[in-house]
Amino acid sequence: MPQLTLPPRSGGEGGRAKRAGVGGAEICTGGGGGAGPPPPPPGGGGGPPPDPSPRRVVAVCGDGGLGQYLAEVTTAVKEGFPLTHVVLDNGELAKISREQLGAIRPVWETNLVNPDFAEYARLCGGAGWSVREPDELRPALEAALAHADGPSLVEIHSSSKDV
Ligand SMILES: Cc1ncc(C[n+]2csc(CCOP(=O)(O)OP(=O)(O)O)c2C)c(N)n1
Repeated sequence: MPQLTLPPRSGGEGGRAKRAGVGGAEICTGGGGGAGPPPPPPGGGGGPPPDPSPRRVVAVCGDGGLGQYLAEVTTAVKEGFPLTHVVLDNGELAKISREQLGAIRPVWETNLVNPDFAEYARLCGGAGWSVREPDELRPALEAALAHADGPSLVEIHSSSKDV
């Protein structure tokens, strides 16, 4: 698997915006916390004409963030976008929970009821993998990044306490 290199944290809300290269792929997260803009199209959108052999785009998302834009998975299938969602599914708008606790308030209404995101991706016509154990992560990421036919998604069941 290609080596992942994360740049220094910079910009965005609380310095959480990240862009990184993984081999020929591009990784980015939203700058406004976990719930940012919809996933970018291959090549970043706008600007120069589409690359005839577009690079795979990797979008690392929270479950709340992706949940706002779930229909974009069907758009990616329709357009054959080489897009991989890596979804950190912690069942919570955890950054908001942290903000509530930071304001010395009880956590209120930040829990989420999620679909099975991997199954959702497959129902949309893409490919999906679900990760619950650490040793499942690498094979799932390798398969998702190698998926040549449109979008793929890796759902990682994770803890909301680490946000
Ligand atoms: C479009 C939009 N709506 C609301 C917000 C405010 N916001 C920032 S983080 C966040 C919760 C993100 O939750 P999730 O995607 O599950 O990520 P987690 O914090 O659990 O890692 C929200 C609602 C935002 N940044 N953008």
